[in-house]
Amino acid sequence: MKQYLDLVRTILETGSWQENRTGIRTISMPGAMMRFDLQEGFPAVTTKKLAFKSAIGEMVGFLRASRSAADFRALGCKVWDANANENAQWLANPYREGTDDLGDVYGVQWRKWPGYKVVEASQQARVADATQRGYRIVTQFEEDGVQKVLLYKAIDQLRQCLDTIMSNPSDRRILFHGWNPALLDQIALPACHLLYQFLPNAARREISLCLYIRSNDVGLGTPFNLVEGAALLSLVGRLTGYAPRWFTYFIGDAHIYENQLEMLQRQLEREPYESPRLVIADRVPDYAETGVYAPEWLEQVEPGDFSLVGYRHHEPLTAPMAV
Ligand code: THF
Repeated sequence: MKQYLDLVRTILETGSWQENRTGIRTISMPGAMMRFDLQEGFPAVTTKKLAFKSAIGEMVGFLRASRSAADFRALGCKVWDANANENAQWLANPYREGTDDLGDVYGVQWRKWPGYKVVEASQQARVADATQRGYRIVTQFEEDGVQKVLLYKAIDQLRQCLDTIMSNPSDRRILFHGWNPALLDQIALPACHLLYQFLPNAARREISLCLYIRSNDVGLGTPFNLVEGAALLSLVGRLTGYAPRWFTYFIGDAHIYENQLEMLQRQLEREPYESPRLVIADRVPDYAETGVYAPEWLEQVEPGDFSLVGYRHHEPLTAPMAV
């Protein structure tokens, strides 16, 4: 994981001090990229002890469209508690549904993106087409003297990605988005990692992922998001019969919080170890072996189905999260 340390070094050398919503300053750098060949190993940070179980618990929560910090805790991940219960702006938000609620965060958009259509009632073919695609008629209304139909469907973007990998792997539109502008006002924290694009290579039976992160806390967030992206790509590959290959990680605002500088300086003094391997439990069906497409495992998978083999790491280090 030399690339992680290189990123930290580049931010320290070329970044500049910035103020932000949390009140804790950062050294920030606009635009960064890392690219990992997952055949060479899993992108686990080795210069501190990675909270692997916690990161995987968070990913499993996203897969289940969780919107409560309690659900994440039950999956072994405590990192959402502060955002749910300590951010004054969110506490005062009328959409917050009580203790631990996070609003329509990540997984809700991944699995249940609210899709609406307004179609003229006289356009029978359009209404029929939308209904056939799973939209439900919510109501009929009149606008400027014209009868209109409002239709709704919760779009499972991630499931659609898997379906397309199976049916049309050369498609260059296999992506899901976490940034829903209509819902930014009813969420504890607008999505940081927000665009995931899968790129299957049918001839080589390999699949790659490009991930775009608008804003990344390089001390705490990046190690987690690397685990989650690589584990998600591996899971999607397992369920569709592709070996995980390139994981490319783009960052918009790459930053280091002032109160994490010491943790990162210590890591720069350490020599990274060889990358571990990710193992997904045998019970999660491998499409390449079974020939049975079982996308319901996106919801059925448990944190314990993921483990690292050969993970050698330096002494634990940690630092506070900025809220
Ligand atoms: N807010 C901030 N300021 N940074 C983030 O990275 C971040 N996230 C999520 C939401 N808000 C954020 C939460 N992700 C840790 C790890 C990931 C987080 C938040 C916190 C953390 O404290 N990690 C510690 C301990 C982990 C543990 O033991 O469970 C660590 O040492 O790794 C970006 O997605």
